[in-house]
Amino acid sequence: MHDIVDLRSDTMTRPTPEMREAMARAEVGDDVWGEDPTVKRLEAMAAERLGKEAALFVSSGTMGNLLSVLAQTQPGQEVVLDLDSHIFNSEVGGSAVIGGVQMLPLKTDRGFLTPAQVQGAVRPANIHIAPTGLVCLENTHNRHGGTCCTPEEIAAVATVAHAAGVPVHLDGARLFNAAVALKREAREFVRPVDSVTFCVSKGLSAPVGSLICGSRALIERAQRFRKMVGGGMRQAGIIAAAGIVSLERMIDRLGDDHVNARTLAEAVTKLPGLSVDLASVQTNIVVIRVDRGDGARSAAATEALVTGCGARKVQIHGMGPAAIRCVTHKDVDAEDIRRAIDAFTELTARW
Ligand code: TLP
Repeated sequence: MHDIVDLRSDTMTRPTPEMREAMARAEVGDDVWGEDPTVKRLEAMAAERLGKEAALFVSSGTMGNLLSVLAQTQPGQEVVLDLDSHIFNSEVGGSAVIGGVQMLPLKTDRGFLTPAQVQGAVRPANIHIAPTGLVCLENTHNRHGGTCCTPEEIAAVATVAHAAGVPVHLDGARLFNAAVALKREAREFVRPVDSVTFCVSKGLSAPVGSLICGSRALIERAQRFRKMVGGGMRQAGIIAAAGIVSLERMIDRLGDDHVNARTLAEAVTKLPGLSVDLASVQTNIVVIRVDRGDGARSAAATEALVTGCGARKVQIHGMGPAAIRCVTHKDVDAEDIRRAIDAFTELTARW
């Protein structure tokens, strides 16, 4: 049990005592010079675990996605991705601004492009048209509520993209949640893709950092772009040390977060005015829809729930006008989930 139940994001996780210990002891060097042994160790572990040639430690998932786009496209090309993807919605348009690419966002069911959609989206050679440069996928899918797609689904999309000569990037910010939920190895999901970014700073509880994995040539290009955008970090072994603990110790426990998310979702969907698409609750994210009749009342009710929960020391996060996102993680236990359910129950009983 914690004083504050923070369900706003799994980015809120604090480093474990073991991480702090590892950080204090980390051997370091200047990573821009390629001399930080702890960063190198984390990168080697990440590449090995995902079955790729090389990896690059970067400051955030946003930077990992940006560098992956930069390393695989030319300005003037088009990137095909899901309409609700993090890259399209929440990365400040970085790929367009810095990479000079335009986005072709497509509406999907659970957040996953189908092979037919990709087939239809790839541009024909034509002097008027921006050629397709990259396809981006996201697994688990954040805005769709932590939904997972299988390695086979990813492979089917990649086959179509590759046949058209287009590389594929996977935003795997929460890839290990998908791996644990579907009981598959993380490397199975990424075998068909050319680049993948995953975060150690979310459910894996490290304070900072993400890794890009791919071929050695791709990682070398990404490394140059990392320097270009000011992402060259010096004695970064201090933070990479926590990422090593993430990979060694924090993956298997993600299943606990999924159980907690399920408990929360099943309880909340029974409350008046609230509903959760239980089929979408596959990992650690619960998207709660608020319906109080019309749009304005639903929006006001959503705001009142966020404030009311906050007053009960349960922090939640509005997602759009009539939805709330709750994310479970290491610093939220079963007792905390009970408190969150109590808060929702009390607040909706007054409606
Ligand atoms: N997502 C954050 C917010 O930006 C919404 C969160 O709290 O969930 N890809 C996906 C799928 C993400 O969910 C996020 C972060 C990122 C990339 C970016 O990672 P960071 O925050 O490290 O730049």
